[in-house]
Amino acid sequence: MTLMIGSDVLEKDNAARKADLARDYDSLGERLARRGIDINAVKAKVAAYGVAVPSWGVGTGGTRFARFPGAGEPRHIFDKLEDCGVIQQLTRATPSVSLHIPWDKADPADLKAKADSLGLGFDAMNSNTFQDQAGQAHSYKFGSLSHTDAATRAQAVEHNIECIELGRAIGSKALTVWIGDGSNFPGQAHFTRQFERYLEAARQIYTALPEDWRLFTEHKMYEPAFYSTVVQDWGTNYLIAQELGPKAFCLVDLGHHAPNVNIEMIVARLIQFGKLGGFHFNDSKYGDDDLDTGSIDPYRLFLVFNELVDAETRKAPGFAPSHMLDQSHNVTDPIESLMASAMEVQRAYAQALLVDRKALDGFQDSNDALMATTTLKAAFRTDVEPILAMARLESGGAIDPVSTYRASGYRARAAEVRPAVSGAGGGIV
Ligand SMILES: [Mn+2]
Repeated sequence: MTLMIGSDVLEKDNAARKADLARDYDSLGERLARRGIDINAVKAKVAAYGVAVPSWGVGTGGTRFARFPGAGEPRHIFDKLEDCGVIQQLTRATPSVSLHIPWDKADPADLKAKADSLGLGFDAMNSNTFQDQAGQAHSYKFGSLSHTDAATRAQAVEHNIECIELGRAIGSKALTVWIGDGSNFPGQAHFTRQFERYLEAARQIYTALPEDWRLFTEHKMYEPAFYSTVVQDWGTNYLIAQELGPKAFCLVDLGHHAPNVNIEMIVARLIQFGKLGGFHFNDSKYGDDDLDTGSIDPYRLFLVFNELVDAETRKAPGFAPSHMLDQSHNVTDPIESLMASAMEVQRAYAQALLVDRKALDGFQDSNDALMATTTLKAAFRTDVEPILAMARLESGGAIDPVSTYRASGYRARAAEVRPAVSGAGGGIV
């Protein structure tokens, strides 16, 4: 039995909105034409854009204090894939899912069959050496890839290789490695020796990568270690990618920086030196809050996309970043949050496509700061919703995905067939 939303529900909701959308789209098209922009060209790019959904995002997240699970939570990876299928069905913006091992471990043939039936592919594989699994020989309490004990490091390397093997069988092309390694006290760890151990272990994983795979390392300033982390900042991350080789790239998680850090500039630097692997999109107010993408600072998201579109426009060598959401949904229905977030990412992309790059170049070269920033603002201020909605409608999705989702009663039906379980692996990474 499938929970997927029926085409009757989708068509009914779309029918009620179609005429208004057509008018809004034409009106926006007319205004963009005055700026020399072809709305259909922008729409085509938006329609071709996809952001991956993290399997762990469809379960309710939690904080250090509590987790408040919602009804009909996915019990295992196959339920998670169904939820991801609904997100893709309605938004047409999330064609792939990123798995987390061991939370999502299953027979590769079954995973592939389920994903195929839902029209989904698999994005980067995520390993987990930041918590201990049942029956594990060595603990990660004091680190994994950088642990002082060689057997613990070997176990962590082995786990990453296992993730590659599984990924290979289901058509993934990348491995994302994020570690919780670090220290909680000054003096606890020798910075240099710890990083040497990390690099040596990471090299072993790198060596096991198939030819057409990429390795993403993800930096994070703090948490779970609170004094230092081994992969602390983008500089350290860049060193890792340089040390490992051409298949190693840096992943930028928007929440993993110090407050007020200029993330868009980090993105530009990584693009310039051919090491931008991709993104974990989310938003934050204070730290690694894992809030919904674009919910706090949509302008920053736009500025990141401004760099991406700039690189795309001038065909920066080796530029092919992978895009993924990485959020924790504590008070919303995760499906609704992920749909809204996928659309926010698309919105930032569409807005960045509207930037008059020729004019911007001119203002930059003539040091006209006010007109340069006004050029960016003109794109950011444009309401591109009709472009996103039309792209969705034309590819079989919903004009208003959250509305269609609510009308479908999907969550209530899920609650009937999915009894509540605890520890389903809704997590924060
Ligand atoms: Mn992340």
